[in-house]
Amino acid sequence: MHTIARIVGVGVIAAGLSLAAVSPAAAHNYVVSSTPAEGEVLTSIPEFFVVTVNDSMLDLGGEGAGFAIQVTDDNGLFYGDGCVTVQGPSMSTPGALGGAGTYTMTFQYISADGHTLSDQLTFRFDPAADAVGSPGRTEAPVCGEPLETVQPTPTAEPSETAVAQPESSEPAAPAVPDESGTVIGVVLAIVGVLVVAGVVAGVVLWRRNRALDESEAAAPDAPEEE
Ligand SMILES: [Cu+2]
Repeated sequence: MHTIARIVGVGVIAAGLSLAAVSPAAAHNYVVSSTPAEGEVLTSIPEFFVVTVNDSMLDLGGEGAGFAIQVTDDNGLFYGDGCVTVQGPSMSTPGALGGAGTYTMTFQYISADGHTLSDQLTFRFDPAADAVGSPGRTEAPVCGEPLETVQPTPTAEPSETAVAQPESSEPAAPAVPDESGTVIGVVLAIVGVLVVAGVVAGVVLWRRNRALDESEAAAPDAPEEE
């Protein structure tokens, strides 16, 4: 009895220990803190947006592949450079925000157990009136791509082409009709002059002939009546 109870007791303890040993490894990481925190009201832009979990993040390649922190405003515009640095249980991206408003931070990381986890939180930004935020972009930033190129391209491209197309087609379209109009005008003028000249010449000739006919017809009137 005594030994049986002891064996059972040891078995229960062993089972409990093995479960305790297995469960941390099998469990997903969970977020223990973040900058900003859910619902936080920021009055200045933090140097880094950070997500910290309870265990190491699994950055196998060492280059943060599979990790992301995206910050968007109410209009869905993106802020930041898209770069994420993973260090132990934390990942971070340089802080960047636009004007006052509600923002969403969406993040993705690889848990120590190899699972990819993602979540999001919202926060407010109420900066000082004279604070200068960065402009938002319609495309999600890609780390390593220069912001100067990424940013003006979407905004400048449509306006440039929008301006360039009407500009090139506007002068081109009227230019062609204008030229052909001028050519047609010149041709018409020449034709008109020729027609008038022809008519005048014809009339003059006709009158001359008639005068000649009349003067000639004075004597031989007979052929005409025959
Ligand atoms: Cu998991």
